[in-house]
Amino acid sequence: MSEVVTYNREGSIGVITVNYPPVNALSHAVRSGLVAALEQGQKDADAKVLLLVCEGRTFIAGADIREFGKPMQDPGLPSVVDQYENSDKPIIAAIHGTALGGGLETALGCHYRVALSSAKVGLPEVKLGLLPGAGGTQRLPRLTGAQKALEMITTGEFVGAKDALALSIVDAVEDGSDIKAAGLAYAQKVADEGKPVRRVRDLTDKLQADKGSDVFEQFRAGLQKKARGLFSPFKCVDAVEAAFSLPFEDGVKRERELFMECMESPQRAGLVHSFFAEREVSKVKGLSKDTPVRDIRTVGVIGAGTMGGGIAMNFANAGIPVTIAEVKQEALDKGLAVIRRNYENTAKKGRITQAQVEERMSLISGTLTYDDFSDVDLVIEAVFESRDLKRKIFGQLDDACKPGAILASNTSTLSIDDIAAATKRPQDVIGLHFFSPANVMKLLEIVRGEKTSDEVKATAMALAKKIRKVGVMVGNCYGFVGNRMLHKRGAEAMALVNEGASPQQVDKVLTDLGFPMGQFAMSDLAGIDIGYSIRQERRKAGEDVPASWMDKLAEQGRLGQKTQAGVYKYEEGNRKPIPDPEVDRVIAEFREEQGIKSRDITDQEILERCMYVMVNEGAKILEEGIADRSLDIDITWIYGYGFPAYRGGPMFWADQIGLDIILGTVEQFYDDLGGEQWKPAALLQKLVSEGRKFSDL
Ligand code: 3H9
Repeated sequence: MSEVVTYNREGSIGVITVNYPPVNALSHAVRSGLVAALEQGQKDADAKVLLLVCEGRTFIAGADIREFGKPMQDPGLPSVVDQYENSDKPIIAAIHGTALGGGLETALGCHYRVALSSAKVGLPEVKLGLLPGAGGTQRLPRLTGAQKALEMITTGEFVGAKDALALSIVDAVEDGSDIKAAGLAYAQKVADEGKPVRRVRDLTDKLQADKGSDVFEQFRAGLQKKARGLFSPFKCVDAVEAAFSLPFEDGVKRERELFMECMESPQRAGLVHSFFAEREVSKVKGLSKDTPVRDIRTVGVIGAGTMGGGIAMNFANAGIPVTIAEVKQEALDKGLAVIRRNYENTAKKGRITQAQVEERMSLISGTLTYDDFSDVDLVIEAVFESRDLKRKIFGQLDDACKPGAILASNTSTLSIDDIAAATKRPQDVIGLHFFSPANVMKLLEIVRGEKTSDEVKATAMALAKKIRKVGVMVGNCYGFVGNRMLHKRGAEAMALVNEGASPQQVDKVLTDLGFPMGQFAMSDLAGIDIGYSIRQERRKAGEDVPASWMDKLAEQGRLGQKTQAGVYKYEEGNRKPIPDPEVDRVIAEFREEQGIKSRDITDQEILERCMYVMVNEGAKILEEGIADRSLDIDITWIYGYGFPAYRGGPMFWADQIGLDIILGTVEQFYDDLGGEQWKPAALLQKLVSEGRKFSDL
């Protein structure tokens, strides 16, 4: 008997227990153990019914994702589930925590299911680029009907126990926290009442009800918008449809074929990489797990603009009181009104209640003086990108804040060490770089200064989790990880337009790759004045920053979405970018001034120049230790800039393309175009010469 699955009997109930921390994933050992324990239960003459229950924090949370891409070892999960379903003795699955993917499929192979009221169930395979491959697409619709099964399987969203009961996914829900007791009680009832085995595969009434309806066509049409660029959601629909058009055995075969197609797709590889990368980023190199963290009970934010307001909302959402400081009452009132409007809009969409709007607003207060920051545990400065202003503010904060308070800057480019040097507590200074819209985007780039203490770093990482962000620890350099790469892409995008491409052509190449918006639509969202003031700062500092048609737009007051005109124009209340002939005119005028003769530019050139420049810069970032691992860069881009998770992030994507191909093209651009950005990264050259990838580092 395997150690991870055990069999023992309690009265007339044979208990099969899975104990494979952390989440009881269906590794080879668990699958073999489940089969062996079932055989034992079948042979045990004193066991009238069998109970499947898990130790630890959750029921089985799915197949063991770490085994994907490796040779499959028998017994496969579909066979395990079939063996449970074919048992002569009734089997009850007792669910606590999350019964997910293969875990729920195993439970659906059992004859009865009881869940704790706190439990959740779901088939999240689609989030990994897959579909449920152990009968889930055939059994779930037999319980819920087509529509709900399609929704659950194509979104991967979890369903709470009470809803699962209403949908017939579970047969009973129990309060309390003792799953074994709840399972034993239910199993005893099945034994006492002499309830028969009841196989989900034999249920037909829900199938009959939906047969011949147009639910599948309608669902596919809806998915065209919601799942743009994705592979597996459409395969999920095909698999569920097979439950309605084929007998069970054939439906399962069809599911298997479709599952294998998904398993072999590059999107599956990208999404599985993203899944593990998201969990790995929380483990920071050199930062011990036991590092003490400071309590953050109250927060101050400086600046009530778009960024400051969005940042403050994160804390109010997490129940942490936050005070926003502004220079003028008018700006403060305006900022607070925008926050309220944002919450009201969310309430209108039904995502929060009016009571929650009031509760969150009651946690946000305003002030015109840093004196009100004397007792806060953390201050985040979110004023515009000016070195002088930020240094001045940090000097004032140093005086106003209590010892031990963390002073953070939301700067997106400036040196944290330089800002920290304006204080007498550089060990308490850190960068907390939020992404616009700050209350929505999941990334928090956490910038360590040279003197930032481990305690402050660990506190920042813990804080990210608390406000439901993904924190990525990075080193200090111009633009850190995200914006350093973005600026390279931005400069290249700008150069491509200078040479003859249109902003919309560049943007389309990026959205075709899977970005939610292109470079220029993004500038409009963030505000053109931001890039403009960064360029002006750099010019002031004596850097040679070339003139740009974007400067002209900023100087004309075309600041992006907020002025309904930027690189694109916008209709009132609509964020859809509309190409604007006026901008074409500005670009043409700029080309003429600069003596540039425009040429036709292919989409392939746009793709290579915008993306390979990022990969080359990413390699330099790794070389310099600004990012510890390529996965830190991947997660930064997925959660900060909308890089499609199914491509795994820019460095994983580069690995898939082939680093030799990328290096060859980078060398070519270096010869043809010159510029530091095209100088091949030494790390890229090294990896290619060793036949290795970023993910091998
Ligand atoms: C499937 O089932 C296919 C079948 O249909 C067909 C087969 C034929 N495997 O997220 P956490 C690790 S596809 C291996 O931080 P939480 C995770 O990496 C699968 N490892 O905790 C982490 O490790 P570490 C369908 C897994 O409490 C640790 O567990 N199932 C797996 O915030 C803790 O994870 C899914 O897609 C796994 N399946 O959330 C469920 N799951 O500590 C995926 C987790 O070393 N999992 N780990 O970093 C989840 O959604 C969340 O992990 C869960 C817990 C909600 C379970």
